[in-house]
Amino acid sequence: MSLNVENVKTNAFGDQKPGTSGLRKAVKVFQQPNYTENFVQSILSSLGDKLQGSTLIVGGDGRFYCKEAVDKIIKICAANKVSKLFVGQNGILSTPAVSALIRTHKATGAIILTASHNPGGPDKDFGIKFNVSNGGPAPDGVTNAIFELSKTLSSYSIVPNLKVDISKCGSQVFTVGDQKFEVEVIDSVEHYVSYMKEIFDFNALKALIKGDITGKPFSILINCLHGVTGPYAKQIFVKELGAPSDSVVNAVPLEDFGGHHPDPNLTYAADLVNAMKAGEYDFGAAFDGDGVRNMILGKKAFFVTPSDSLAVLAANLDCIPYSKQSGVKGFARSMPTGAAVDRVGKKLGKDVYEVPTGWKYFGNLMDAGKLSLCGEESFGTGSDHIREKDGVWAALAWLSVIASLKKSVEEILKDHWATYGRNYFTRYDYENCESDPCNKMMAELETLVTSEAFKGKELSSNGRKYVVKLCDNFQFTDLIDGSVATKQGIRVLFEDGSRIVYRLSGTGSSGATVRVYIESYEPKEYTGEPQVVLKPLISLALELARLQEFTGRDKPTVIT
Ligand code: G16
Repeated sequence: MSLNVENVKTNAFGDQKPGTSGLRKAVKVFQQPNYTENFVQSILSSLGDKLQGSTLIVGGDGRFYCKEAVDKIIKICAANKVSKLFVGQNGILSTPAVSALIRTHKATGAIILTASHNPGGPDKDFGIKFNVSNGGPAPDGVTNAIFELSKTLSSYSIVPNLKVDISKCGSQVFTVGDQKFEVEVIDSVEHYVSYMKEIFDFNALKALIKGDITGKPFSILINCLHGVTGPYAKQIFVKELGAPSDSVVNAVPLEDFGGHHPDPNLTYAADLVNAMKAGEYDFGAAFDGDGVRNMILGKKAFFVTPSDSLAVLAANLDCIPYSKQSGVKGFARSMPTGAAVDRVGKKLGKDVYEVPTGWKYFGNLMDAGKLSLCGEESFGTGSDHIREKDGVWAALAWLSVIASLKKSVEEILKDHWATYGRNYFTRYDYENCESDPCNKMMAELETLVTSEAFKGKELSSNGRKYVVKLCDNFQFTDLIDGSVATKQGIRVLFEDGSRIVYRLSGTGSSGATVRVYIESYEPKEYTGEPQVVLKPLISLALELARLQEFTGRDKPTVIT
């Protein structure tokens, strides 16, 4: 029996502009009549000629409203002449798993249901992002086109009577008008796990955990924060690598992440930090809602900053069989990320690229074969095995380095700093502030630091002097396609290599979140406490922006 397509009249919404990574809004916004449908139709329409006969991947992190959204997407794809959808069982797929699937199936793209590290639940956030055919997040050109379409959309097409059971794996074929439409429901973890087995030496990792490498069992604690990675982590760390079953905790994906922020940092993954403090575990990792972010801890909760994590992995990338075999090309980091990786690149004679915040800016460089590894201070690390950051991959990468160097996380870091010096780094986040004063703060700050009078100025704080070298609002030109991204963060760079960066977050669903990134380089002294070493620069950063005056906050929500 053939199913009918309906064209539904709708009114355009003016607020469907994707942020740093996809459209993120409160669930209640997505639940408005036609809101989700409009955005999905805009994504599909943006594909133009590539839409008819296309193959897309659909899945998400299991947060509240995912299932309803998957159902709508299937019906709208069917009406828009998509020929095949791969859908994760029960709508579940981690973002890295989606990226890998796009590449394997040479799909046109993917619609991913996630607001990543943002909290979930009926009163929290939902998100939809579109990934393109290289497996990576849609670049600005594509998201701008989607936004433009969304502003004038007057109807969408849907097959209201299409019923697909996404609880069972297997293929279901339908006739829509005179076209075939296939939905293949796939196991959420299988493809990703077998890919990780190709990338890493699972026998070596198994031997590490068992104790065959260091002479005693190496105990790990993996906290999935009730995000999507639970089933992946159970399969990999417990079933494949033989870790005890209680080494993977909070492994059941929950629609509201247990009421917490699924964001693996020192504040929101405090559970992991506290559990690691007693020294029972050698290695700890936590991942975010959709499995892209990671936090790495050593024994007694020794914290590895994401900027250092990137640098250590860059220095030791050939401990990973996939990277050794494919050859280590260049490295990249987002602009606010600490520059520790730059020193590794210099020593190894590899190029290091600096891009704006957002994984989408790495894609072209990777596709052009210029990058093997990239990372961001926002707890994202990944390699060219896919085009997304990949939390589970990062934990496996660290275990590979540990197995190869036969050293603890802390020893690896201390050796690294002894060789390269240390880039002390901290980030202050002021979440959910009022937008208008924050926009004003950024505007006034830009005017101040880019003024003639500020050039070469000597500033002092807590007895330290800093001489201004360069200030700007970061602008980036893509080396491959020449596209330009402007206003990517206010930078204040000093003569001694220290710097302060200010940005407004692009992932919040309401209000404004101010991020202040502070970094200084110490060639020899590497044992200091970052908050102590950076204190003068932190005070200077807060004073320059008049942060308390504009935000009304006397302390940050999160310190990393
Ligand atoms: C997203 C992007 C990341 C980016 C981060 C920055 O992370 O995928 O590439 O670094 O946003 O967030 P903000 O704009 O809030 O500073 P995720 O993990 O939320 O997808």
